[in-house]
Amino acid sequence: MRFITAGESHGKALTVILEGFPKGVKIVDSAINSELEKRMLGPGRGKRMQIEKDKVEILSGLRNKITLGSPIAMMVKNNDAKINPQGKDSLVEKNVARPAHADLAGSLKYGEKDINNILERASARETAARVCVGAVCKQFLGLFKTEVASYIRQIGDYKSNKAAKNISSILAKTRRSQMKVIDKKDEREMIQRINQARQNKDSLGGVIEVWVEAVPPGLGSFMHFDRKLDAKIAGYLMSIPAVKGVEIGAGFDYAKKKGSESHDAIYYAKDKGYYHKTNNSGGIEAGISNGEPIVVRIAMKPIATLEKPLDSVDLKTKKKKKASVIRSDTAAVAACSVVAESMCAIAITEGYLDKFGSDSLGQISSNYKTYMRSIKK
Ligand code: EPS
Repeated sequence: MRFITAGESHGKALTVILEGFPKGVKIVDSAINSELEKRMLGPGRGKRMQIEKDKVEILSGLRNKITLGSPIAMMVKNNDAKINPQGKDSLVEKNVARPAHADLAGSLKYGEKDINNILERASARETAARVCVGAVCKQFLGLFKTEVASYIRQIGDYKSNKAAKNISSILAKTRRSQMKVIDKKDEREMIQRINQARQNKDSLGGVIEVWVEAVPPGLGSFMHFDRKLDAKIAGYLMSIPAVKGVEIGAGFDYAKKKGSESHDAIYYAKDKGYYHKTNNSGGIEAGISNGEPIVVRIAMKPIATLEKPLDSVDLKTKKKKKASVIRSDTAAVAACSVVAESMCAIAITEGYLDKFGSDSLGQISSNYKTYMRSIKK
C-alpha cells in the first residue's frame, strides 16, 4: 500500500491517491469527515479553521461504498482558495524567512526568493489529505477490532502526570475534552497556557501519546531495517510538520533503567496466549508487534509563525529584518494528535497487509483467523 498527496495550502484542493488498499472494505464518508473535523478543532487553532469546513469527496476506488482494490482518490476542497487565492501574496514581507518554518531552507533548496512559493506546500494544511488516508485505514483496522487513539500529555511546560491505562479510557475521556486530555484539571491548565501564549503573541507545542490496541503479534520484521514496525512508525510520525521527537514505550526512560527492572517478562495463559504484565517495549520488540498495545509519544515544537517575530534576514537584500508575520495558530497539538493517529493507522495497516495479504478483505480475514488460532497453541 502506498499513497501520494498533492495540493497546496491555498490551491483549489488537497488530493490523495491511495493505492494497494484491499478490495471489499466498506468505507463510510462520515467517518472520514469526523476525523477531518477533529483535525480542525482544539484550543489554539487560528482564523483559517474558521474559514474551512473540511469534507472529503471520494472520487474513485469504491462501488456502492465498497473498495474495488483500485486506487482510491480523495479530495478536500480549500474554501480559502476563494478568499486568499494562491496567486495573491499571503505574506506581508514575502522575502523575510520565518525561523523554524520551511522558508529559509526551502528557499535555498529551490533557489527561491518569494517565500509564498515555499510555504504553499510546506504548510501543515497538507496533513488533511493524510487524515483521509488514516480514516480509511482506521475503518479497515476496526474490522479486526484494532483501535487507534491518542491524548495530550503536555502543552508547553505543563506536563500531565496522568498516564492512560488502556484505549477505552482514552476514547471515553477524550470524547468529552476539547483539549483531548484524560484529566479535567489538565484541560484547564493547558487551555490557560494556550490563551496566555496567544495574549503574549507567542506559540506553544506539546507532547502527544498515541495508542494502538488489539494489534496481532507478528506485524513488522527484524529481517531488514526497513521492515521494522517501530522504524516505520517513528518515520511516519516524524514526517508530520513540527514533530521533533518520537519515543516508543518507555522511550528515553528505558535508557536509565537496569534490564532486570525494566524488560517485560513473558507469561502464558490458555485463554489469551502469551502476554506481558508490563509494556516498557511499547508493544514492539525486535521491530515486531508483540501483541501488547503499541504506545508512542511524539514531541511537537511550537508553531513557527510568531506575532512577535524573531530576528531574520531579507532574502533579497541580506539585511537584518524581523520575520514575516502571517495568520497562524497559537498551538495545534490537538490537531497534530489526529494526524499522528492517522500515520499510526497507516503504518499498522501496512503491517497487516504485509502479513496477511493485500488483495481482498476475505482473503486477509481468513489468513488472519488461521494465524491467530495457530499462535495460541
Ligand atoms: C493549516 C492551515 C494553514 C495554517 C496552519 C495549518 O492555514 P493558513 O496558512 O492559510 O493560515 O493555519 O499551518 C501552519 C501552522 C504552518 O505553519 O504552515 C491547516 O489546515 O492545518
